[in-house]
Amino acid sequence: MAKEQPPRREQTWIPLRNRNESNTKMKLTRCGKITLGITVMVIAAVIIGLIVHFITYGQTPLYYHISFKVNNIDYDSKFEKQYSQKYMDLNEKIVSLINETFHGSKLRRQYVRSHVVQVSQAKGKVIVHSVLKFTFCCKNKAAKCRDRIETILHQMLNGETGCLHIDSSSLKVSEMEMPTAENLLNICCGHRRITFSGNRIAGGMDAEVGEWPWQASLRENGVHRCGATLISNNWLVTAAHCFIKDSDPRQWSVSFGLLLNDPQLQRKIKNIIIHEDYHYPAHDNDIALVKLASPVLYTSNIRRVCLPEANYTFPPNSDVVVTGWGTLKFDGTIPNILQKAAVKIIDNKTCNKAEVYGGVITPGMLCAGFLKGRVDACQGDSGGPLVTADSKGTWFLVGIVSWGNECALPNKPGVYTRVTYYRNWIMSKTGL
Ligand code: 4AZ
Repeated sequence: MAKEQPPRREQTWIPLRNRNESNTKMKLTRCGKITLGITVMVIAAVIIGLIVHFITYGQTPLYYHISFKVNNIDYDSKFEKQYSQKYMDLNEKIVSLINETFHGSKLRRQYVRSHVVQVSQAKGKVIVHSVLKFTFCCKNKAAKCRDRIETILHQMLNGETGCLHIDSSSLKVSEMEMPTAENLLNICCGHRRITFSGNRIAGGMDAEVGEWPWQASLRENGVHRCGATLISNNWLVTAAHCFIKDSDPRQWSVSFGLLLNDPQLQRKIKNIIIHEDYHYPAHDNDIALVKLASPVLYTSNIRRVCLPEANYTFPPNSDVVVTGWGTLKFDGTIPNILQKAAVKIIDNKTCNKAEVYGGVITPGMLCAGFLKGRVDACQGDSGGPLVTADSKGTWFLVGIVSWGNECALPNKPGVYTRVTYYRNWIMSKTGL
């Protein structure tokens, strides 16, 4: 609707008044703008501060070491081995008791997980040592949180503890530093942080962060030469042929992480042990051990694989995965991102057929791939792992990338060093 025009006489001062008014408005607007600007900046600063605080402290986990005596379990030397049935059964009982306790407590949202890291003894009875992980909103409240944890655990120990008779007076709770705690929480072999989706080297696909935490790159003067597999805090297993030209540990290093050109962690090498019966150019006994100059602490992305028992046989046609930074085709280029390829175990009899490898596959070797070709390890994957998961999702080292006639050709599957065949040799050199 059009506005009614004011009488003409009034037009002489009305505009003046309007000008004054509009001046005031302009001043207010400028003032307002400044105030608004300051307010926005203050709010933004507060939000940024909160975000920084949340990132710095909110996600900083806290770790506690707890120990207590179990009166109705006699100590047995089998508890010294983390993979003995006795140890695993006890770990399962303790972890489910602690899980139940914290899931039903006020700290249910902050409790992450726990793990039995050691079993010692006192007067013939078992002392359980566990690491507990929590997320807390404020780092400097660690001591207060420790008291809350202790109170909750005391309530647990004084209440229903199933078949475990725990001496509540023996409970000890102390704070732990993150690297030591994470190392203990990730000590289990063959486990990964999360489960990974999908499956696509030659005919493979990009791996994800933490998917193959035992994979390492073996470098000669900083240049990737071979793959290697972490089997303890300071030992890796690889192929002997990686050291044909140079076996001086001072020229070699090891790196961990998904990317070749941006590794997460690097280590110097103290010692290289090449199998005594490896004689180039023969492929037999293509196995070597690498001892790190200083151990790595396990994290969710750097962990060890499990070694199978010497008498274990992986059935033909089993699903296995080979990983590495080897060329994407024969004489091709190497990727920056670790590659994974799903293949299948081929029995030695089939692999020795005239049209395949014609009898050169010896008992210390194992074939994996497809007779139709297409998916295979390739140059630069040598020394790296061929792994398989058991029914519980624990990963075992089946083979070490060793040789093959080019890559992914029909009737020319990858040939691997059979880990079970060398299990006792590994034990004799490393004690593992
Ligand atoms: C190599 O030269 C190599 N296709 C590794 C594995 C295979 C071939 C060559 C298997 O490192």
